[in-house]
Amino acid sequence: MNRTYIGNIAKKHFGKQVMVEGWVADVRDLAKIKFLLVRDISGQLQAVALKGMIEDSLFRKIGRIHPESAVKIEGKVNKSKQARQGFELQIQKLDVLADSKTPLPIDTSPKSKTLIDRRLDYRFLDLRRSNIQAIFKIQSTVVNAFRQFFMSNDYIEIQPPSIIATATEGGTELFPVKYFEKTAYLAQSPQLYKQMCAISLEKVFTVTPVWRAEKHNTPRHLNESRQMDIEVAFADEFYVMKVLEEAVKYIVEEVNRQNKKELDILDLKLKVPKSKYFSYKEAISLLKKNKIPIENGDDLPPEGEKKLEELYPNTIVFVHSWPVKLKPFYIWPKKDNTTGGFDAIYGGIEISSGGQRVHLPEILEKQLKLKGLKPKDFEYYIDSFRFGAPFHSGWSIGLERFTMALLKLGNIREACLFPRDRIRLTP
Ligand code: AMO
Repeated sequence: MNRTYIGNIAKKHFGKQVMVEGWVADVRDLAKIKFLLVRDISGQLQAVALKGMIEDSLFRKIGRIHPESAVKIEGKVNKSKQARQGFELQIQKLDVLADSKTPLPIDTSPKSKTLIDRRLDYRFLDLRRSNIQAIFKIQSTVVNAFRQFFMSNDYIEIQPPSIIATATEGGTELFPVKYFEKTAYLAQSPQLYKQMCAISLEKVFTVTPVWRAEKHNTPRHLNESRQMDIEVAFADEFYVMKVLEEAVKYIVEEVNRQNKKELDILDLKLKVPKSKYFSYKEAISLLKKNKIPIENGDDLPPEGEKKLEELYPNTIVFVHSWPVKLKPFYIWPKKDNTTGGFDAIYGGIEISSGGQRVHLPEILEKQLKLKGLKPKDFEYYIDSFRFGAPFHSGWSIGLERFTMALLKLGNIREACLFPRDRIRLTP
C-alpha cells in the first residue's frame, strides 16, 4: 500500500484503508483501548486500537511503544467527533520501523519547557516539534521567495568564495584558516566579490554563509549566519532601498500565501510592512526626543531600534546618510561628511545594511587608509575599478535576523538550525 501523508487525509478517505508513516508523539495506554498520537511532516492524527479488534500481541505492543519511535500503520479512517482532526485511524497493522530510546532527553511536545541550550544540544529531536518545524518551513519560503523575486527581475545568482584573503567588515572579526603556506580567512561577507561581479554583470544576488569571530554572546548575533545579498550597477542607495522594500513585501506576501498553517501554529498574523525613511540625523533627534540616551556620532543601540518599531509598527524603517565614521571603507563618502550607507530596521532589529559603494580607486585608497587598512592588501579589488566600473549599490539581509524579526522570536538561535556561537560548535 502506498503511503498517505497525514495532512492529505480528507473526507474522501473516510471508511477507507490508508498507510501512514511517522513518529509517535504520545501514547495513552488504557486497559481496553490504546491511543497513539502520530505525526509526520504534514500533520498529526490520533490512531486507536480497540481490544478484541486486533491480535492481542499487537494490542499489547501498541501500549508499550516508546514516544518518538518511527512507525508504519495501516488502518481504516473513521470519522470522529472527539479527535481534533475530525477523524481517527483505526489501527489494523503496525510496525515499529525505528525504536526510540527512552526517556527522551528533551520534551518534544509543542509547549516544551526544555531550555534552549538543552534543546539545541538535541536539535534533531527539537525538530520533531510542530512549532519548530513551522519556523524552518517559513524560513525555506523566505529564501525561495528571495530567489524568485530577484530571478524574476533579471538578477543573476552568483556563488562568491568563502575563503578570502582580506577583511571587509572591520579587521578584528575574522576566523583565520591555514591555507597552504598562507593564512586565509573565512568570509565575513560576499561584499568585495558581489561588487566585482556587479561592475560587469550589473544585477547580482547571492545567498551565502558568512563567519564573524565576534566574541560577544547575544540573542541577536551568531558567529556563522546566512546573508541574502544584492548588488546593482548604475544604481544609488535610494534605488536599492526601494528594491529592498519591494523584496521584503514580496517575501511577506509569499509567507502569507504559502504558510497559513505554520503561521497558525505560531499564532501569528503577518501584515505586509509599510516603509519609512529617515536620515541618520533625523533618526538621532527622533530617538533623543523619545528619551533614548544617544548622541550624534553613536551607532543605533538595540533600545533605539526597538523604539523605532514602537513608533512605526510593522514598518521597514530606513536610516540613511550615516556619518563616514560609522560605515565601512567601501561605502561612498559624500561632501558633507555623510555617506551613501543605510540600515534597515524591521521588527525592532536591524535586518539589513547597505549603500552606494566607492567605485573610484583613488577614493577607495583614501578610505582604506582612513579606516586603518592597507590599500596593498586590497590591490586586486581596487584594480577591478580601473576599467570602467560604474557607480553601484547593494545591501545584505541577514537570513536568521530577518526570520527572527518576521516571526517575533526572542533569540536568533531559534532561527538557525545548528547555531554557531561563542561557546557552541556542536551539534
Ligand atoms: P552587515 O555587517 O550589516 O553588512 O551585515 C548585514 C546583515 O547581516 C546580519 N548580520 C548578522 N546576523 C547574525 N549574526 C551576526 N553576527 C550578524 N552580523 C550581521 C544583519 C545585518 O544587517 N557587506 C555588508 C552589507 C552590504 O553593504 O551590502 C554587511 O555585511 O541582519
